[in-house]
Amino acid sequence: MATEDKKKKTKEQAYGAEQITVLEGLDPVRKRPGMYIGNTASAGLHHLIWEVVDNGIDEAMAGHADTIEVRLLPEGKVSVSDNGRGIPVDTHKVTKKSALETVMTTLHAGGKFGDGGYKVSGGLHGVGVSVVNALSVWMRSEIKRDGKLWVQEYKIGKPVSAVKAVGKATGTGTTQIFLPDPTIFTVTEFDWDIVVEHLRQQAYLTKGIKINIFDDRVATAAQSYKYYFEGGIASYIKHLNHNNEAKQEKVFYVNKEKDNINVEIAFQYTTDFREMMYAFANNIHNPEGGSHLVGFKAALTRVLNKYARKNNFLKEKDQNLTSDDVREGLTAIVSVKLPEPQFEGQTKAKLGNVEVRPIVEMIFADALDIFLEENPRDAKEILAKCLLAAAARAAARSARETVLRKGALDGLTLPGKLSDCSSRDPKESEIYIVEGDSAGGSAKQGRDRRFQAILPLRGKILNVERARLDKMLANNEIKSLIIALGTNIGEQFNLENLRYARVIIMTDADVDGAHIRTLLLTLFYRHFPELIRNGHIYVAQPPLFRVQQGKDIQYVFNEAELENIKKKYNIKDLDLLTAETENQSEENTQADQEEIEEVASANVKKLAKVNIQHYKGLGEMNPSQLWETTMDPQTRLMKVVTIQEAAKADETFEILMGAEVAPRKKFIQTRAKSVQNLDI
Ligand code: 0RA
Repeated sequence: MATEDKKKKTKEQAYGAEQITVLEGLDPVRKRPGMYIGNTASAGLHHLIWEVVDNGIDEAMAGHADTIEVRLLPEGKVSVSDNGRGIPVDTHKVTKKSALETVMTTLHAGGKFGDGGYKVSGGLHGVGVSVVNALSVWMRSEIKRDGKLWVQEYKIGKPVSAVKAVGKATGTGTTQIFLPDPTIFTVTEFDWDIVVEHLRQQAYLTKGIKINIFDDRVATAAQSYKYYFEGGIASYIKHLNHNNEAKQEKVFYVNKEKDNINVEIAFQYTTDFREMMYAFANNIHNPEGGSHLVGFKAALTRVLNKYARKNNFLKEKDQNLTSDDVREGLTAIVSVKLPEPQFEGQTKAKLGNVEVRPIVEMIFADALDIFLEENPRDAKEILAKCLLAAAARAAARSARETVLRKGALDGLTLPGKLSDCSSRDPKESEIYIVEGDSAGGSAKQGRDRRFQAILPLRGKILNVERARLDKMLANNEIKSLIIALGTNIGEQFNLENLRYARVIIMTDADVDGAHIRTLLLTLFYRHFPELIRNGHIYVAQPPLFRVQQGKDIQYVFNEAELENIKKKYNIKDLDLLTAETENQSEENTQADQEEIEEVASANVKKLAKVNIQHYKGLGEMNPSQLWETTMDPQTRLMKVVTIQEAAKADETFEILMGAEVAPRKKFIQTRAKSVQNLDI
């Protein structure tokens, strides 16, 4: 501990404004972008926005700004503005350059800069705005300060002019506009949903901040969202629980700081039996938890047991609520902010700093003590819920023990529906879980039987009982799956017995397929998280269309790609309509019909040349097509499932299968608008 402190001091001194010693150029960023932004695919691309927004959030957290505006602009540009003090533009003592230019063109210049400012920056997502500059073909900084508008532009991280005042300005603030370098990124189109989702979360995590988001890319399809959550993460809790029935009237909330570590916690119990816990460090989600979550859980169990004993909720002397008991139905957010976060774990998604645990534990325990005393009715509801969970757990345990003792799985032979592969080496083996018998048939014929196994599942697994292991094991489809995997389940689970290194979910690209995929992901998430964490679960990506021009065959995996092809061949939408409605033309009105025929005949040559087939289900592909497009390791596309995605599926599942009907309807309707070609 003492050496730790010492290390920190030395570092701080070295970063003092007078003696910035580690000024580096931006070459390393372009050489190894992944080191700075994770990857150069979609996640990395979006990281650029998060980085710039973080700077604005820092300025807001320091009390100097309250609004951040993010605009997706035409041609792939993004603009991020804040109404803070504006990045200083005066000459920096060490670099003899404008402070703005230094920040924009030097690596690690974020650390300590100007007087007192820039404190947390470089510590949040952690890389600084210069990284964004380095990875942009073009960037422009606009600073409003001292009544003037200051501007500097850059190309690939290099200034193309000095910082200049170009006019007058009222107020203060910073605007950064950038265009990501297409030679660096494999994906260059920003995804509106990703941007909105992330920034909404940031708005929850930064109490009182206003985040306004605009999609200005296509004038005719402009859209915007404005977020402001007065209650911060307490509002977040209400949002997360809006589909569930709350147990507690008042949302618990605490926000305190100790030893430079800020701890903010909110929670509310619901009648649900599952827990939703989200941990954040410096606004970064930690799906694998870490020291903050450990501290939270420890305090929760301890304080609730203490309260239960004191108020005679626990009847027997040696009865205790377990950590599982007190987390059933709990929706909680634990958010900490600290100067030097250390992340670890496979996805770097776990907070490592050990000093955080006791601080969270203490702040939370004190606040929870007070909450329970001040809100006895809520306290009673919470304890009732925990005791119910304890009783249910005891019952489930004995039921499960009976089932397992009876040998629900042990000694059972591989299911008859499984077409196993001939290899017995799990490392090279894979299993396709296929929806329906007809797709199963194609897959069986198309596969390489040496290393590919096929397990067809019937659609009727949807209404499976959710939590009770014994009920689940009574479902034949699920039982088959578990036996095929070989790992067993629950306390008997053993990863080493996994029979296939890749477990591939292959479902139709329609609503039923999405249901089954969601269900399977939920099953894996709740009962086989280790399979997901170790990267064993995949989702196959079958093509949506087959485009044939003469001998030239092309498979198309998404709508955007198809649009490009249609543009290339100058095919209008109605052409497709014609092709797809061939057999149903009587359903069209007279006018529709005439229009279709008109366009169709005008393009009849094109159509003859280009044949577009829309695959509505896997069953529509013949075995060799299925192999070629979806199963051949040389050519197929597969998506490895992350624990975050599975968690999301779990949430979706709750909406689809949960007790409440209204949110389910809403979900299906809103999706229906955004997904084309739904087969409802
Ligand atoms: C350091 C000092 C001052 C402002 C900032 C940093 C600053 C940085 C960013 C990054 C995005 N938006 C920002 N806004 C402000 C100025 C200190 C002063 O004016 O006294």
